[in-house]
Parts: sequence; structure tokens; C-alpha cells
Amino acid sequence: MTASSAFLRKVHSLLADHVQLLSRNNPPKDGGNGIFTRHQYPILTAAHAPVIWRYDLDPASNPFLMERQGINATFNSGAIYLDGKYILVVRVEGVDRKSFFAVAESPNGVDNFRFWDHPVVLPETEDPDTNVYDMRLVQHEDGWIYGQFCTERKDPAAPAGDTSRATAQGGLVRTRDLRSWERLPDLKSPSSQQRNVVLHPEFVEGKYAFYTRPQDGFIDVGGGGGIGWGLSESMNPAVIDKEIIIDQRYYHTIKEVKNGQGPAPIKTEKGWLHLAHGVRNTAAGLRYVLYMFMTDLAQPWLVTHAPAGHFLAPEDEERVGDVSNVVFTNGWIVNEQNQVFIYYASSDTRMHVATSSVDQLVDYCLNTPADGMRSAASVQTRIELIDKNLAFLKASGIL
Ligand code: M1P
Repeated sequence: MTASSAFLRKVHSLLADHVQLLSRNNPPKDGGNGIFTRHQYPILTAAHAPVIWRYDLDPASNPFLMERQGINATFNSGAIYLDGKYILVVRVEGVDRKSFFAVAESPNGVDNFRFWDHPVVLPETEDPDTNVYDMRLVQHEDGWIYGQFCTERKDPAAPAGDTSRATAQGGLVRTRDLRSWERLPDLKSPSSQQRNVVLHPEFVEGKYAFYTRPQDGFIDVGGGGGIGWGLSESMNPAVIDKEIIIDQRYYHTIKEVKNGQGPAPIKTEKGWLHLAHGVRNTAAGLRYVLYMFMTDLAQPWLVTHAPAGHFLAPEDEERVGDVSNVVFTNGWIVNEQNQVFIYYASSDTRMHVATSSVDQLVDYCLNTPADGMRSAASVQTRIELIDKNLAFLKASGIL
């Protein structure tokens, strides 16, 4: 069947609207806190998914030009800087609630992200994944690019009639080009479940090193105490015999309920820069924020600096989505100018970027007071700042 001119006009207009969305510039937002700068628009939304993923463009099989395979969300993306391109491996969720991975690239890191034509074809293990998500991309010093992601399966021990109980494990793949992927066995660790598993980019004591997030249940971490650390002789298979907690959950902090390493840490002269998410409970449900800490260069499992509270929390439209009041990150990029591009998702719905620099983030970690763990201690720390500022304003004749 040849397409009518009306049908072709509709296809052209679909494609033109899409190109217009993808080509939109994304200027920095005014204001900010001196630590990072948000940008005006989300960098990826469900509407950024290619038209050819969603519509059947054949007038014979789709005379009404309906969307046949909708996309629900684009979020929690791994990131890597390759050949001068800013590349994300995005968690794309179809309207069928299945997540898959797809590569999107941008020439400048803040806008013009475009998905490659085909999503990632992820090989399965002999125990097929029901759902896969939240890939961290790590260029390891062994030469491979590794992807670490959560593989979710129905809990075989779930009682009959329980259609929700699931298990989470650390899925692993490796690639040289982000096009063909080799599946490795899931990470084995002393914990019954894992999520937010991240490979450290360098060997430690000659071994592969992992940040982990041990958990007893699928949502509730139970006895899992925080961000863990463990070493493995190999990646095929990766096996951690001993897991220690390096960044604990604490009562009445932003990471009281749970936390998890974000992307792999950035190496700096002053230590490893870490970005993570922390979760606390509220009457309105869980609240996810991002926080930072630094670890020792030679012993990356030792926390040296831990600024109090959140680094970035959901604001404005970020606060609302499929899972509201959530920001989550699993990707950041440092370019040749030491600019840092922090890729974060809001409310499990869309992707954003915040820009900063290695110097700013190191300064933030080194000079932001740690959590005093009590209101009185927080007041004391703030009074020290106020008095310092009053003295400065008087000395400089401003007051
Ligand atoms: O819904 C918020 C996040 O919840 C999970 O993260 P965590 O295990 O740390 O609670 C993940 O499912 C993540 O994808 C999601 O964004």
C-alpha cells in the first residue's frame, strides 16, 4: 500500500517535532549554590525515545499512525566519556514496565542527546533476568569497559499468590565498543541480595574491587549496613568472599534507611571523590537525595571526608514522577578541562545534568563540615560560620 499524502504529512510532523525536542539548547540555570549548576531542561525524557521505537510507520499495518510500543520513562543512566563524546547507557522503561538499556550520546554533555537506533541487546545467563536496570559503566585499567547493573528476578521462595516478591543481584557485562556485550556470571557475595554494585576503576591489592550494597530484602535492606566493599580475584566469575561496610547508614541522617554508591569514584590528587544516594523515610514516603564523600587514594575503602547532609535534593518538577521525591545517580563524566557532568534522574522518570568541576567538588568535600549527629552540634557549627562571617563583614567595612 502506498502511503497517502496525509499519512506522510503526519509522519513528517512526528519526526520534525522529535528533532526539534532533541535539538533544544540546555542553558545553565541562574543562581545555584556555587557547588554545581543545574541546567534548564531534562536531558532525556520518554519523549526523547526515537519515533522508530514507538510507532509503526507502515500505513498498511498502522493506518491511524498510533503509538504501538510506548516508552514510560528514561532514567538512572550510566555514563562514559569516549572519543570526545558524552555517552549515557540509559535505563529506558517501556509502558510494559520492563527496563532495558539504550545508548544516547551528546557532543557537549548538556544537550542534543540522541539515542542510537537499536537498544542494547544484553545477553542473559542461564537464569534469565526479568528486569535489568541502573547500569554503572567503568573503564577499568584492565582495558575492558564493564557494566554493572541490577538483575531482578521473581523470588523463587515467594509464597503462592505473592506476585511481588523479587530478588536483586549484581549483573555484569563487558564490552569494548558499547555495541557488543559479553555477559559474565552475576557477582557472588556473602549477602543474599545486592543492588548498586559498582566496580572500582583500578586494581586494589592486585584484585578487582567492588562497592556493594548488601540487602536482606528487595526494597528493605534489612541488616545491610550501608555501602560495602569487597575484592575479587577475577571478573569471570566475580566472587567476593569478605564484604565490609565502608559507609554506614545512621539514625536521623539523610541515609538513615538506605544508601548506595552512585557512579564509580573520580580519582583526584586529594583522594577518590564519591557520589552516592541516601534514603530516609517521611510521612509522604521515602525521600532519595544525593550526597558526597571522599576516600583515601591508596586505601579507597577508608572514608576521609564526609560532608553533612545532601549534596543535591529533588526540587521543582524533579519532585514529581513515577516514584516521587527521588533523585538518583549512577553516572558522571570528567572531561579534559576537569569539568564534571553529573547525570541524575528525578523521580524515576527523566534525566538531568548538573555541571561542576573537580576543584569545586573536592573543595566541597574537604571544607563542608561533617554531620555532628545532634541538633546542638549543628547549631554550634552554624554559629562558628556566622561569627566568622560577621568578623569578615566588619573587617571589610561592609557592616
Ligand atoms: O525508586 C528509587 C530507586 O530505588 C532503588 O534504589 P535503592 O535500591 O537504593 O532503593 C532502585 O530501584 C532504583 O532504580 C530506583 O531509582
